[in-house]
Amino acid sequence: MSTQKLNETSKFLSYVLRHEPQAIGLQLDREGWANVDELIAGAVRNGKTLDFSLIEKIVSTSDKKRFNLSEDGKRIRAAQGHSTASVNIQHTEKTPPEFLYHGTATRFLESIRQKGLIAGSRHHVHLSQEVMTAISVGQRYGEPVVLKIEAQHMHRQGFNFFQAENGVWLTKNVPYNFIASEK
Ligand code: HQG
Repeated sequence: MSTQKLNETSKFLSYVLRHEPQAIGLQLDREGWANVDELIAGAVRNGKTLDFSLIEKIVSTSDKKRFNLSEDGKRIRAAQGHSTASVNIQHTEKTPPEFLYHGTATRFLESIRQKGLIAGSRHHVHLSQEVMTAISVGQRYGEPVVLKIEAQHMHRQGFNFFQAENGVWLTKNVPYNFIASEK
């Protein structure tokens, strides 16, 4: 299987497990889990090539550990990044490190300065512990810029932080006054 085919299938899994499960008649539970057999059947019904060994390969090679497969291999979910209203994962609440980073594109800065960071269609704003991760996230939308977030300061002010199973930090929104720098 070519890398391109794997990437395409990974994107398809992100699409149905984070955003549009109904596109293939799939149901996710509140914690985001789908039945693997139903996922495969729904995908095949919609003209995709998918079987268990391909799912296992995508799960184990995902650079960002995007997916969790249950130990018995019967259920799968996206670790984070959801927009579908049917899912409400109870992510682990945690005290964040002093600073976290958010990668975005320079063209969004003006609006971010006005409204702060907002989740948009997703359930949370996504933050990372590493600057490099933030740069690559920002590059997806244009010229990247990394925002340094005063995460512990926010936490002391009562904002909740969560860490998904794949290490991505999540919070509902980041008011602009907690952005320490734009680089
Ligand atoms: C921006 C990837 C204007 C925000 C990554 C971002 C991540 C604003 C875009 C995950 C704004 C939303 C999520 C405001 C925020 N005005 N623009 N007030 N507030 N934005 O894709 O964080 O590869 O929904 O900066 O690794 O880029 O898919 O969020 O540029 O973890 O697994 O609005 O997706 O993971 O874009 O990325 P997104 P994101 P995967």
